[in-house]
Amino acid sequence: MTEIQRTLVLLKPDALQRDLLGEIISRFEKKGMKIIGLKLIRLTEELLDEHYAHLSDKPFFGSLKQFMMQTPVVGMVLEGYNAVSEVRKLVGSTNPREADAGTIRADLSMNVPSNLIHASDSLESAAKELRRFFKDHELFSYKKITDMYHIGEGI
Ligand code: IDP
Ligand code: MG
Repeated sequence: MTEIQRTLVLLKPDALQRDLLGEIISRFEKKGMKIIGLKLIRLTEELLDEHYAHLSDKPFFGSLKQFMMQTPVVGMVLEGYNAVSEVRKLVGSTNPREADAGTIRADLSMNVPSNLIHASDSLESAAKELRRFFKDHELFSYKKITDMYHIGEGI
């Protein structure tokens, strides 16, 4: 099924430190995803306990949280056709050395946890994660002249 969706992306501290924010945002822009939310976020242990709850029993949980708190992260909400799966496709597999060439993680990173990006993995988690990191008034609906190419007329 094709539908307009929203998804949550975090650009991790390694993206900020390595001056890759522009390059990564540019890839999403070029794909035709619409940026409807964008800000710096200082993550806290409390937020990370919630965000990475599925990893709480992993030996690397503590160091993952420390890594995510090294610098602020860039939080983005992207909108477009099947945004959740399309963004995950651009991002690539968790382990950058197993990710397909052409994906952001394969092209620009080598290791975990420093694989540059978080992206919601399902429509359900996207909805939860959007609420976790963004308030309603921080999300914007607007027309772009490229809408006619990326999402068809009248949408
Ligand atoms: P995802 O980011 O591709 O959705 P998850 O399994 O949800 O992958 O893991 C969240 C994040 O935890 C990864 O992006 C990576 O930064 C980190 N991570 C995952 N597996 C490992 C590991 O084996 N060692 C260290 N960090 C890991
Ligand atoms: Mg995940």
